[in-house]
Amino acid sequence: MPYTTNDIKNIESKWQRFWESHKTFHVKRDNTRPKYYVLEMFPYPSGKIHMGHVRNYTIADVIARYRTMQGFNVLHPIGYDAFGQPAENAAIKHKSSPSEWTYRCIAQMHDGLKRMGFSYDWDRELSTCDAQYYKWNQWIFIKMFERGLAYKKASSVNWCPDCATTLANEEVINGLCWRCKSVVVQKELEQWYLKITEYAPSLLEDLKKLQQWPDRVRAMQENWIGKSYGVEIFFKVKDLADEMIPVFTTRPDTIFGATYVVLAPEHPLVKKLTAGTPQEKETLDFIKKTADKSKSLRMSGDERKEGVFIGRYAINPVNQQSIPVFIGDYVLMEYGTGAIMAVPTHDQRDFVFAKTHQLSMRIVIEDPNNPGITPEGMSKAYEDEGKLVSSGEFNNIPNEEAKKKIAEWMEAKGYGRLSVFWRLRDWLISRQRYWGTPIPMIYCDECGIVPVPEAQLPVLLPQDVKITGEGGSPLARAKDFVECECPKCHKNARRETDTMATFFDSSWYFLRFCSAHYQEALFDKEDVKYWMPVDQYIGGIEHAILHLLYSRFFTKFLKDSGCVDVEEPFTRLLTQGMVLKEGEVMSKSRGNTVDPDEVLVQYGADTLRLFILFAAPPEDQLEWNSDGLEGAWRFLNRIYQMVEKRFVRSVSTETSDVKPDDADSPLEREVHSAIKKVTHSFEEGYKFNTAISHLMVLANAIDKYKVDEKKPHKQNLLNKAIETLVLLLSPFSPHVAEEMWQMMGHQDSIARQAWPIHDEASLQMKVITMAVQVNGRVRSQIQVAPALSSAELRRI
Ligand code: ANZ
Ligand code: ZN
Repeated sequence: MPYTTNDIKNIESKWQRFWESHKTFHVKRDNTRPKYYVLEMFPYPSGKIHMGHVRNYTIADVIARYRTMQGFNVLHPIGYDAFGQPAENAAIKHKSSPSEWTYRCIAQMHDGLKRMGFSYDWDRELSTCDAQYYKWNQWIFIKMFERGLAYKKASSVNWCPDCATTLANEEVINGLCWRCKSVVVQKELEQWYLKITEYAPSLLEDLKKLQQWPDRVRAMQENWIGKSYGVEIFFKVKDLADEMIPVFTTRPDTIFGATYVVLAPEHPLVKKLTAGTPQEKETLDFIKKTADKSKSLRMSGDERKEGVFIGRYAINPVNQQSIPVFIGDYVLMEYGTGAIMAVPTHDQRDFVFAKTHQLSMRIVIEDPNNPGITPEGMSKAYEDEGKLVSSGEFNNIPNEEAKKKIAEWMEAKGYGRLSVFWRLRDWLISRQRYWGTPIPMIYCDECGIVPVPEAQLPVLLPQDVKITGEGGSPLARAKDFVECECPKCHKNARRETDTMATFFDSSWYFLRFCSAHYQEALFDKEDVKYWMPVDQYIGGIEHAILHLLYSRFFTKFLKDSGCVDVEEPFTRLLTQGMVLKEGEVMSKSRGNTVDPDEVLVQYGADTLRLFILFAAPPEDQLEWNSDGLEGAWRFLNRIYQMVEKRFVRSVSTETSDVKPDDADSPLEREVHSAIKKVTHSFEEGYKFNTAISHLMVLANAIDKYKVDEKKPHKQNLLNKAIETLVLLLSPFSPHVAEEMWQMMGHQDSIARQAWPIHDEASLQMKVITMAVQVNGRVRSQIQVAPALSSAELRRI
């Protein structure tokens, strides 16, 4: 029987039904076996699965299947990150409800995943938009509120005009909304925050424990948390004896080069300082103008730095010089003290600003390659190391050393104090959106903000709310929802109408999977104790900060609350590369996607999986290539025919008297070498592409091997080689592997077989062939044992 498209379809659906009816991948806690938790970042249910999903989940599936065969009790769940704005937009467009649309997409996605043959424990499938899930979001929120970690505050927030909602700092990428790419503006609003900053020290410190995460991801988190050691320096204000401007600097070594001071436009001192000066009006106008500009745009390196003189001078404490005070858009209120001392010769942002406003500059660190240069001759700031100049008693000291000396000197003199600042801000969590978890809070005129009592959870998302896309919280228009009774005084009260950012939902779903449908609590502690942490997490680099940082925060919070034992949720992280076509990332907007469904119809899931894994190592970009797909299909076909034509089920077993001869040892060796190398490729960074090439080597050796009817042991060896090949292939292309396993006479699923173990002794060559050269010409070949001394060799 040739392996045709039709056969593939039959084989694949046959084994998918088999796994489903036998619950092959259903797992329970089992203290007799080591556990292994494999998790991929769960999808937003947008309908059909795309190639990015296929790649991500195939990588995870091979790992799950491999660990199962190694004897681990493997948890491999799937669910849907189902709240979020696209459902609202789709509902408007298709005149359905977000809920209807989302559940339809989930059903479609579920089918797509099943067709790929992924080894999920389907009994744990969950959706974050189910009340049974988001009830526990609300529960966690209230626990955080009780601990003072969820709080409400009015401040200037990031606002996406297109999405008509607030955004967290992490969601603003280069000044644009991470989702729709509109320019983000600032808006003064009262919003809910989660106090992630309380965990900044442990979030930073524990990065050290994550040695099995990519260095790049750890570095990104470290930067984002941004711990800075520096000095707060106090600048007195000329003619205003009571006023003082504290600035934050990480470069006290440059204090003698400070030629002006810059405050953030929203700094509370600005209005007081500028009052009554000729510059007052211009200053106030500028404040208005910057209020709209987003933070990251203001901070970016290339943007022209704007600002104005506010009519005051500050006094540099180390030399009593009076220097002008500006407000500038590149200084942020949220960081440090909201004020800086500017050193244009050694800080590029200050340099740009000083050039624009023709401000004076002084070099205080000598560039060893440019010793005589003047400020006028500089084309950019010198930000590297060097010895101090024009710095009084600190001249000639290397600047790294001077940092510490000057900082201590200033502290002793009372000019400033050593301090630590963090870049991380609290997490803005409320959204003016419908399709999310209602924030479980009630406003009462008598009692203030009151959490919904636990017995009244979940606060259900009402179904009949009109989504218009006009902005503002849609729930605020649902009268029945808003009006409620105060849980404390029972008078009339109002519900909070904002919903939670969906990153809340995904910050703990990996815990819920441990007991996905548990009713009594957010999870069964015993289950979480057994399964956590996730041993292998797989997902995109785009979540390096957002999701991964939030999940670490939640885990730490739940540990402090006594709900979990682990401090870190994900032991090992793999960030898979993108799928490209013609050199560009596959995406709908570029119109260069390949629909997995089409590949499934023509080649089937096994071929698609094999191709995807063979085309590149998991972390690398993968260029789509139809020839590669064809190659993968031919390889599977070839193995299938091998099983059909060369595997013989009933070989005489009375072969013990027939010793294997030398001609057998190459195949024997190839079998063990393949086991060793494939296993090694798995263990050393999941290099599936090399693992598959080792399978190809084994297939070639099998093709070359000749059997002999008079020597049944030869057929036995051939059988063993084919069986091993199929076992090693099974994590990659599981359906056809099951089929072949059955063809070879086995009753049970190949997914539950033990992973083969190689025998080191069989790897040793019994004889090797050596060429005999006389005067540089090959005269003959001899068979000798390996590891002979050269003297012995010469004798032979
Ligand atoms: C003087 C100086 C001289 C600076 C120099 C740098 C280089 P990190 O390392 O990220 O913590 N800064 C301080 N507060 C700021 C704010 N609110 N908005 C914008 N910039 C601010 O950065 C600390 C440095 O960033 C500080 O050190 C300050 O500029 C600036 F040659 O002070 B520095
Ligand atoms: Zn009340």
